[in-house]
Parts: sequence; C-alpha cells; structure tokens
Amino acid sequence: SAEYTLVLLRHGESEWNAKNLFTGWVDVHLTEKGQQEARRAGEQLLAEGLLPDVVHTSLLRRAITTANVALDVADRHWIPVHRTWRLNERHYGALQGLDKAATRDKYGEEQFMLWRRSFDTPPPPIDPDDEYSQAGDPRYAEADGDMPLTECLKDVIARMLPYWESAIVPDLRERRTVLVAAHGNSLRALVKHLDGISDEDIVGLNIPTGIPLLYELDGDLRPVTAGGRYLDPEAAAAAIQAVANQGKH
Ligand code: DG2
Repeated sequence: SAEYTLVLLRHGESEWNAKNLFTGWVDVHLTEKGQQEARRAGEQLLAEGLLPDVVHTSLLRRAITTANVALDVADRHWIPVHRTWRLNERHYGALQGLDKAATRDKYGEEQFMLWRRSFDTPPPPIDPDDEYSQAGDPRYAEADGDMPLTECLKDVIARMLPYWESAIVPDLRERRTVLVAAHGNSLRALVKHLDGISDEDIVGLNIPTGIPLLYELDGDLRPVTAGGRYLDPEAAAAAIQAVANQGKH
C-alpha cells in the first residue's frame, strides 16, 4: 500500500533543448515554452492536491526555475529547498554544446545512441579549457575531487544514489510529499533505481520535459505502480516520443 509520495519533474524546455544541442552541465535558461510547461506542472500539482512539503533540485537554473515557477503556481513557493550537484544532468563530456542532429550525421545512429542512452558508454571527456567546461565554477566546490569530465548513466547512478539515501529518503520517511526537480538523465537514473529496470531496458526509457511523474512508494520504497503515473498521460506519451526521436531530421 502507498506509504510515501514522491513527485519527479524534469525541467521545462530549455533554450538548448529547443536548439537541439547537447546540454549536460551547461547552465542554460528555460524557453518561454519551458516556463509555460512549468506553470502547467504547478497547475497539475494543485489540481491533484499534490502539495510538496520539500523540494530537491540540481544546481542548474533550468531545474531551479522550473521548481520555483511550479511551486509558485501551486502556492508552495515557501517550502524548504535543497540543491545538489548530485541531481545535475548527466555530464555530456566533449559533446556539450554540439548539435544533436549534426553529431548523429557525423558518427552514425549507433554511436549517437550509445552516447545518449547506453548504460555504460560515456562520451569523450571534456577538455577543462573547453568553453563549456565547468572546471573552476564555485558552485561545484563541494563536488571537489568527484567532479566529472564526462558521465554515462552508470556514473550518474553512482553519484546520485548517496544523495537519494541520505537526503531524499529521510524526507519520505517523515511522510513529506517530496518534489525532485531535475533532468532527463538524472531522473532516468532515479527511475531505474526505483523500478529496478535492467541495464538493457533502461536504454528505451525517456522522460518528457515539464510533466510531473508521481510515484507512490510502499514501506520498502518500492513503487506501488511500476513506472509511476504522469499527471498528464496524453501529453507525456507524445513528449516521450519526441525525446526518443531527437536528432532525427
Ligand atoms: C538533455 C538530455 O538534458 O538530452 O543534456 O542535452 O534534461 O537537462 O535537457 P536535460 C541534455 P538527451 O540525453 O535526451 O539527448
């Protein structure tokens, strides 16, 4: 039976989602559409009576702004907030800033999908002098020696899980309704863990922007319904297909 309430929210459309660029740790803004998606997410939370008691976000403004906008609409702008690099998007290495379609054309569909979706093949590492490197960014002082130069999904799980266990689970155990505002791949990492999805099957899982995904968890933190429930299932189905097709012409 349902004991705990967890809501996952990928940020609304970012400027680089709209331009079809690999983003990773690059700190881009939401588009107007992304802001609208965030407002809609807040309306859905309100309509379902899912009122977060606490929010956890990454250190990237697209997730932070999405949470702020959604919570403002839901009249929950005042709740405690925790931010961590451990919820950041997967570091996309040397691909950060590159066009997805051009990368697919250059390296082929197979390599492109390995980089985007495989469990354990990271993209080439970013050069610390690259214009899209985060080396020396003070917000990552706490990450220190753990700061990645590239990551595959397996790496994201390894750095995300300690935060899940030490910060998010305790909030759930206190019976707080928890909102996690994060990213396509950091949320794939969390969903893989929650649903016990295999390394092979996670390849086919995509998370749409800006649609709250509700997980009711039992006393052992297992989903009562596998895969959770999108608050707007029709919009989610269409948006999931769009993410899967990204990079195609
Ligand atoms: C996207 C995900 O991350 O891209 O880093 O480009 O969720 O922060 O927009 P997000 C990026 P894909 O792995 O779906 O290509």
